Amino acid sequence: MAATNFLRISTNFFLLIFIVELNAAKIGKEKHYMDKMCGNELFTLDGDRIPGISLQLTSGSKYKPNANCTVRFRTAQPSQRLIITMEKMDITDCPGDLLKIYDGKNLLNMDTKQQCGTSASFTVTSSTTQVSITFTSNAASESSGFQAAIALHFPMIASCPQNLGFFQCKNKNCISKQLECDGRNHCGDGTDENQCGILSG
Ligand SMILES: [Ca+2]
Repeated sequence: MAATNFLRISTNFFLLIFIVELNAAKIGKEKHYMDKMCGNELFTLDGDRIPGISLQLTSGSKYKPNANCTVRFRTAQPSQRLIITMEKMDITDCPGDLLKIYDGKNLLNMDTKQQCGTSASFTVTSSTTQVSITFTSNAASESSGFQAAIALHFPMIASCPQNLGFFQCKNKNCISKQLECDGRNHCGDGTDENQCGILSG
């Protein structure tokens, strides 16, 4: 009987740990759809609450024709920056449909291969606290759009210490440890997803 109770308690304990781990793993995967955010107020990434998100162009299978959508993101603190990693791009009508990522007035994805087509993944980092993303489409040939990960970068945190809740990417970006092992490439080089166990993966 005692052994059964012990087994039940320890099973519940491990289940609880597993649920906590699952919730932690969801933070950076929280999905936002650009076509539902067009023209809204600035979306703020906050180190404690929302250190990273997942951004898709649309929740549907294809984006809409004649789109002209701009969304803007900012950091909660002036010392923080934004990492935008384009994980998948499927904008086949090129250059009829275009994605542009601006850091203030500076275009971050200057390479035209990163504005449409089916580009390999790429990552850009802002030099200011605000980024705006604009998507325009013409009347023909819609496709699925893109999937991106956006994360806060903490360049002012010396050595990016793990015991204070940070994760040092191999490419020197410093992100929140909450974004480690959630299945999305927030570092830009994928090192936050490289070494993940069964529980945290
Ligand atoms: Ca991640």
